[in-house]
Amino acid sequence: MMKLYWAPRTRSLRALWVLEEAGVPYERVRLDLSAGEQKSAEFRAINPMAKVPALTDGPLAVAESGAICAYVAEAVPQAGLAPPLGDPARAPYLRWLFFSPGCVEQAFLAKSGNVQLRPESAGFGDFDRVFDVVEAAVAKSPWLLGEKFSAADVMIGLDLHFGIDIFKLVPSQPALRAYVDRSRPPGAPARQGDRGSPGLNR
Ligand SMILES: N[C@@H](CCC(=O)N[C@@H](CS)C(=O)NCC(=O)O)C(=O)O
Repeated sequence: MMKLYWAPRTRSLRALWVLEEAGVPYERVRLDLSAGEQKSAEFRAINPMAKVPALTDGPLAVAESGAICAYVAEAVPQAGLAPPLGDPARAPYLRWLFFSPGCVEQAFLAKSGNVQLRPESAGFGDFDRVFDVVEAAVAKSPWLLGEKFSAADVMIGLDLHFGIDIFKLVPSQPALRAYVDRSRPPGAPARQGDRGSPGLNR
């Protein structure tokens, strides 16, 4: 059985969410970050970065929330969270999975730290460009891949929930707001018309 090492109000929510969507049994191990449990030798053997989330699956260990989303989506193909090899939707799927840590997270960091970077050198370009691109994608179809929810929506959906509702960094543009409401990440309040999929707050 897969075992997830997690802590509340962290990037662990991506991993919790994808596991709930996958609908398979898994074990949760909650770490107390303020007590430094992530720095134990036992946990560092699972993730040498001493950060949550981390997932074990028998002898395998996967760290990095994006990698965990990709791993779970492929380990549980019947959940339909990742287009299979050869499916044309695989290209945008991979692009959005990487867009989250590669562009969205970097834009958050730069904005919250008030760091000015040259858009030509910063991998995310600039903050507005990142969210304009996401907004255009979710304005034209319900999910990033069109009609089908995927693990990429877990990554970007949680990013937007944090960016809009928690950090208040991203303006609540109507298309972005509607996307977060319909994906309903863990921790987000129930809204009328949400997808009502399995999750931690449902
Ligand atoms: N790139 C990693 C980042 C993980 C990360 O920074 N986790 C934070 C919580 S959101 C953490 O474990 N912080 C505790 C620490 O660094 O001691 C991922 O996406 O999983």
